[in-house]
Amino acid sequence: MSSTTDELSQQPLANIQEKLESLRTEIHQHNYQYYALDNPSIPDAEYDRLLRELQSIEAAFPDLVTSDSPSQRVGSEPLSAFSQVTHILPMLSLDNAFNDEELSEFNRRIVDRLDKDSDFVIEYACEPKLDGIAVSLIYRHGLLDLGATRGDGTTGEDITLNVRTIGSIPLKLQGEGFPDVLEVRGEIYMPKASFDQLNEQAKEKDEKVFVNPRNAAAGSLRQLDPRITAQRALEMCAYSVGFVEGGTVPESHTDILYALSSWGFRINQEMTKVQGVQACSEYFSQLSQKRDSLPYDIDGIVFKVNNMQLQQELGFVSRAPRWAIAMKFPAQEEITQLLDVEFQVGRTGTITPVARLQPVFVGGVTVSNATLHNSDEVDRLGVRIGDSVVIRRAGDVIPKVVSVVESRRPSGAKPVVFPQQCPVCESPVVRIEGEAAIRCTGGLICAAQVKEAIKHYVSRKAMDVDGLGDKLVEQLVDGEHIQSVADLYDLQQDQLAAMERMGEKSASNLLKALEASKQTQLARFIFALGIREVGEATARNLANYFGDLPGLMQANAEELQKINDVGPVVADFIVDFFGEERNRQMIQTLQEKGVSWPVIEVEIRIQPLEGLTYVLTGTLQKLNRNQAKEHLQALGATVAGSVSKKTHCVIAGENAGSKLSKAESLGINILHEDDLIELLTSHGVDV
Ligand code: JCF
Repeated sequence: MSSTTDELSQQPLANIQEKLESLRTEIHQHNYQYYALDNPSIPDAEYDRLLRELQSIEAAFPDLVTSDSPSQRVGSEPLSAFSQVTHILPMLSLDNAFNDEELSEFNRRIVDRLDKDSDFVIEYACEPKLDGIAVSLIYRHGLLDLGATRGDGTTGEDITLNVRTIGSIPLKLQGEGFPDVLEVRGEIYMPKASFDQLNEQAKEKDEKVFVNPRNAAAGSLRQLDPRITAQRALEMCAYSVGFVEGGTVPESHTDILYALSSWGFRINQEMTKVQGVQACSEYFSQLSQKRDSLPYDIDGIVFKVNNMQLQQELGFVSRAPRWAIAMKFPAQEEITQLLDVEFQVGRTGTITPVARLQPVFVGGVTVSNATLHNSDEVDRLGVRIGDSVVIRRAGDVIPKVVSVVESRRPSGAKPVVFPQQCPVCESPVVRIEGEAAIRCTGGLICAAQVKEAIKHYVSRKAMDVDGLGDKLVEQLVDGEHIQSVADLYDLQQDQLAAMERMGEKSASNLLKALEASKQTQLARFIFALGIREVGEATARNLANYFGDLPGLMQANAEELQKINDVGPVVADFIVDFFGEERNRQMIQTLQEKGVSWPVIEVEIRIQPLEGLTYVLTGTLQKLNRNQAKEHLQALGATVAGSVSKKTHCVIAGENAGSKLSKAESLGINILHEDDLIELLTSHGVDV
């Protein structure tokens, strides 16, 4: 039970002191578990309760508030300006390497300089280079005294009040053995997920969005009002020690980082040490593979001579240490010119502005188009044709225009004008209330919509017609050979053979493929219809629920919403689709031409795995985790994140870890990926 402040006020001050201290120690410990180790030891609600208890006692006894109290992270009163801080030791930058050759040269220079034989093996510490803001933190007798930005390396800005709001920065060092004065250096960054969330919120409120996580971190840290910083999900990862007085730190870089971890800092989980430069290059390749799946942005890998004695011998050249190098990944952002904006009509009539760009190499590929989404986005960017624009391509995400370099705007830059008529069929364009998108009203008289609908219908995950590519669909529609998906089944050998880049053989293969595609699955057919917002997974859920088409065609919005994934918006799209006479007519025509599927047995659609809890762990090779989860859910199973006595079965992929051992110890059924596939297939799931 927590004591109320009323009860406390009856007690001697010494008891209250003691209570405060124990609460603070406990909360510091949970902070460390949560922020530094990413391994929370108590639920969030319990943590909040402890913090509130501390706050209420402190509110009743303001004289007992200390500056290292965990309550002091909410942000203090705004400043009018940041003051300048001169770093005790300059904060250096790192030299860069852009390929293996430059990395080898770095190693060779070191070996030479240390006067070793050319085959001498150096031990290197390796870690990802976080793309954030470098900071210096000074601790005196274990208490955070000063936080400063790197600035120009010699002087930075005093951001103490802001860094105090960041959970992974200890206000007070824990453990023992730290020097009297300790400078910790690290990178403050915003995790990708927090960045996306922040921008979502900003968009909703019509506020400025940040271009990338690094800018968001910088913007959040540069707030004169620390209460704003406190609301931003920033983290710090420690990467080295600077000034030290009244004590010592370990003799290798990796051991220094482990010491920092024991004193309460977050260090990078990927950090490791390797022998020799060849191993550095292997580490680089491994991390390149992993880059997109890390929860934060990195722009390269830092390699450091691990032995501090050797670091000292090597020393510095001008502004960078000789003992470290940053090997860079391909840039994820580049500047290029916006040549034009074209308007593309999608399957459901949505008209999307597409940026035609001067081709630019970014994120590992050459990009010449990028979506501009809709008119809101164009307004937000304030982009004009002819502008220099910043393109970002992170991971497998489609490239986007993130900002305009206004200072480089040429005099002839032209505004982007949205069409009043469909650029393909000239039907009027409407902007649906509450939506940013504009839409062509032409429906099936619009060749663009017809083409997209047919491309979708024949695509691999829909009817899977082999040998009917996008180009051929366009030719067939433009040549007026087909006007709808139903016409596909009337195509003739000589018609097809006469098309560009087709011959007798490919024509007859295509006819065979069309014929074969008529025997299909209900889920594929529903997906192939191209109902707005009905993707593969939703189509599968609809198929499993209704078993056949008539039930689905007659369902009302209320019934549809009982199905996994189907909310009010999708339900309305489905009802509208089947409410249209010409869609019902088309379905009938397709069935008359032979399109059919096995009806799903009623027993199967009463959710055979209902009431059973499955847990997925490890890496699956054939299915991805989400697919496996959706398949299980469609059969009625609950998919949980952790193993307990209630777990019916654990699906163990490769390198399964603690969840698997826990399942073993509890005697829970364990299935491997092939068993899962067999289970799913036996219940009629098409995997
Ligand atoms: O993660 C970083 N951005 C990072 C920057 C990591 C390091 O180990 C660094 C650094 C900048 C300078 N080390 C130095 C010496």
